[in-house]
Amino acid sequence: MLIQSIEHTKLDIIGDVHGEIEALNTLLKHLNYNEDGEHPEDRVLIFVGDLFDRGTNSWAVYKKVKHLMKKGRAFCIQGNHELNLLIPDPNFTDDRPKVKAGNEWFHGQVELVNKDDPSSIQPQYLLHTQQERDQIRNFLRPLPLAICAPGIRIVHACWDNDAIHEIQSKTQTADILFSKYEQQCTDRIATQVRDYLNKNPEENTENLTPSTWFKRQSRAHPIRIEAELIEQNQNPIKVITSGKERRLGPHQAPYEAGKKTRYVKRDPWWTNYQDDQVVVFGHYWRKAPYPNDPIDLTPPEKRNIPATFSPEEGPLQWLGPKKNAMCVDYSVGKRFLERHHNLSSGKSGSYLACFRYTKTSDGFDAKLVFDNGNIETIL
Ligand SMILES: [Mn+2]
Repeated sequence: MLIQSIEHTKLDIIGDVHGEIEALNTLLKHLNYNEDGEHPEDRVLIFVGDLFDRGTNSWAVYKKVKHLMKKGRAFCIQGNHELNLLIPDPNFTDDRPKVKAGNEWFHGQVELVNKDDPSSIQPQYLLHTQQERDQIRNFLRPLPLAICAPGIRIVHACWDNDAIHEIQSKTQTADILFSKYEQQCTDRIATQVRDYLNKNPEENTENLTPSTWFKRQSRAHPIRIEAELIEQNQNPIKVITSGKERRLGPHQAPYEAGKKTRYVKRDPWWTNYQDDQVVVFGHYWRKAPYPNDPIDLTPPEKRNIPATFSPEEGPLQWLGPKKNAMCVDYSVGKRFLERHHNLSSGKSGSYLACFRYTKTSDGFDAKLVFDNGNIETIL
């Protein structure tokens, strides 16, 4: 099932690991788990997804999480990085893959920190056999997209009741469904483009087919923006694993991201989360509260991306109107940049964190545990 229900009431929910095996092993020790994931209080682990990419050893993270799950001590949901490995471009094969940024290690290729500098190779364990790739894909394919336990729900990026409702009784795996919804979105966009051109024939004096006309429009064209929002927000698998997007506000200038000018931005959906259940997610690169003077390693091409969290949403703050939403991704996926700049781990405020949740008779207890061993009260 894509939405997994469990009855455990003592949960340790771990943020996006992104291949950082050392941070994971250190955090599990601080949390008092043994090698097999046993805990003196009989707690269980939940991984919010994005286990892989960027860090030194995604393969070791895979083996660790698989071992813990086999022992019945851990659960794991899929993030967008897991889905990327499951949905290869149909025009490419594993011998000649179309490699998505971050997936290089999976295809046995080196990844560069700076794409223009061939010497900036990221130290990473690379996969070299099809067997290893198949093993990982077979592990990922049946994983759920959300986990529900008493009083709490966990997703990778976004809890959206419509998206959850749409997929909850589906029996196909996430990657198959993803492609089906993607096709539906493509059809919806085609219909919108046809309608638009019927109403605005003066924009198509050359009498191009709707799809040819569409491709020639700038990304700033209202129909391109509309299409981008349909692709992101009307595919329930995409909504849950990579969140929703919305138009920029009237006073927000378009910005550059990944060499594209963007006219939409991430939607902080938790600001409208009205349910009573606690919701925990990863994905959004929150900043840890240490050190006091973090070094900003954001590459220049990413500095213009609008901030996801508002200034009031501090590093240890509950999120949402009911103060019951929590993002547990504290950006350990940026440690490859710290290594590249010869900085010790955490210097740029990148940590692996755990949301420690304990259901009680009249509510719950929760705190955050970071991989430096710090335990923090949530404000
Ligand atoms: Mn993610």
